[in-house]
Amino acid sequence: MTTPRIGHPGFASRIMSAAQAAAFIRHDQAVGFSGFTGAGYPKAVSQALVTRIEAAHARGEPFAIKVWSGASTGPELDGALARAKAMSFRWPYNSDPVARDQINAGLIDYCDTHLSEVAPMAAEGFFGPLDVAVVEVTAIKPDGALVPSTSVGNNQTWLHLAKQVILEVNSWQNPALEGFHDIWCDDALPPSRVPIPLVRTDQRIGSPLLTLDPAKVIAVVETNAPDRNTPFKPAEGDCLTIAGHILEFLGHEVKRGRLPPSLLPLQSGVGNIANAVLTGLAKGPFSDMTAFTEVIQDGMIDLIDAGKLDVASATALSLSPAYGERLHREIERYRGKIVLRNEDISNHPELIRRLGCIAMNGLIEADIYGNVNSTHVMGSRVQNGIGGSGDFARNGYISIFMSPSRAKGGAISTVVPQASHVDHIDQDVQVLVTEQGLADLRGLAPKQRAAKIIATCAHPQFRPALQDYFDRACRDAYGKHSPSLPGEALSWHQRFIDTGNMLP
Ligand code: 0RQ
Repeated sequence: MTTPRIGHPGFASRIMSAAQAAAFIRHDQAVGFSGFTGAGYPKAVSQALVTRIEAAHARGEPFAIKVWSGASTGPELDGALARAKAMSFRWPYNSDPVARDQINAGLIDYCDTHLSEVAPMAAEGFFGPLDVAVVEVTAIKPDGALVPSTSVGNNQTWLHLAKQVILEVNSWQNPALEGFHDIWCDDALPPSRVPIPLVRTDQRIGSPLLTLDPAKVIAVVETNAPDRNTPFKPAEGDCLTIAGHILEFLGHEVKRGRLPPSLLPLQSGVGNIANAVLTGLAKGPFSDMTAFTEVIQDGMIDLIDAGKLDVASATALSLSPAYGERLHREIERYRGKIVLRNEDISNHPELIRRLGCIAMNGLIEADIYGNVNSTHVMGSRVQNGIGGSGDFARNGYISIFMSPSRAKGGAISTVVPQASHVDHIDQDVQVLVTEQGLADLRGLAPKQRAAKIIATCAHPQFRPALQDYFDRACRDAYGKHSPSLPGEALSWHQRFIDTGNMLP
């Protein structure tokens, strides 16, 4: 008997429990999971797999898998596998705290990758074969095509590449999601790649369904389990001040004729500040806006509801439980206003550059020249990963980075002399914003950038120390273009300068 969600008659005999499906996965295999943030990841097979792995460990048998995904997933996947010491390799993004600790303890090899590059790299074969894909879907059509759920990520690529496929059909997902997706997949390698025919954020260029060879499906598992995204903090304090600076800046750019009155497609990074900016835009003067971004968070729904945002294109619906419920209840209101694409399209550098996105991302620290560290605390402890920030920062029309000027309860400055790790070089950081102010760095040379960042973005508590460093660097540095004191900051090369062995 097939259930209404499983239309393909040939799959009836492959319906089984999560435990039976998990039994197909073996030690050391590469497994491509669906999932992007807490949306659309498989919830049952991953937990059944953990039970299977724990039993193997109890028998003294080695069992760990290589985990590929869209980006982060939920606690039932990354958290559960990490807790069971069941992950040897993780690609391309993680934000789970348990997995993070294991990565930083050296127990999991983590390959943090620009998200736009993941599907092409997998298709090119750099990461070896993909043994199994485990993909959550909303429904299976009679011909075997799949209705995606709340994220697309790399699902189409995993389904194409994997030798075997396990499908999790989650009846918690709204069947009316059918039609919200646009899957455009070109696995062709250079020199055979063709231009992507997308010229507007609302445009559909592919199919609403995922496709696969039905013969590869070894198991179909039925579930009814919610996505899990963390609620955002209410927009207040520094978040609100930073949002205010950005809105004022955008208004100024419109007045100068450098941005159209409806702005350009918005990209908004992860976190509370990004969400506060979106909330601020809902009350601001701009209308007829669009978003070409990676994740749709609560603030974008507010913008759509306020009639300010015509369409949001992304790869995942990363909504808090309350907003997820709202979308579920009133889904038809959002049809045509939300498009979910595969992540090599939502984050495609050429599309971001051509559409002219306004990129807004968070940071861990920025140095006085505007080099940004998004990923490594103290230069060595990875926090999350670069995610899509590099795709958007390098290629955006305007690249904005934002953060409170202090971290750890005010104990440390997020503006530092030299970033302890660099994800975004100064050329990719055009605007830096803290609650202290906004520094428009476009057209400025390094020393001009430093003076502006110290005066505008640094917290007054740290300004004198940063100014002192900058003054001494201007006086004593080896070169006077981007003066730095590597001995004081971070460089191995200083020893050659000190001993006079540096080539002129
Ligand atoms: O750690 O939770 O242990 O206290 O870093 O910091 O203040 O919550 O900031 O949520 O805005 O995240 C860069 C991490 C900022 C995020 C980053 C510690 C701080 C806290 C988080 P605790 P906050 P946010 C496309 C865009 C990369 C991916 C990306 C990020 C934790 O924006 O992951 O941009 N970006 N994707 O205490 C020591 C400092 C610190 C510090 C912060 N200077 N020193 N610790 N922290 N600054 C979307 C996607 O890719 C899905």
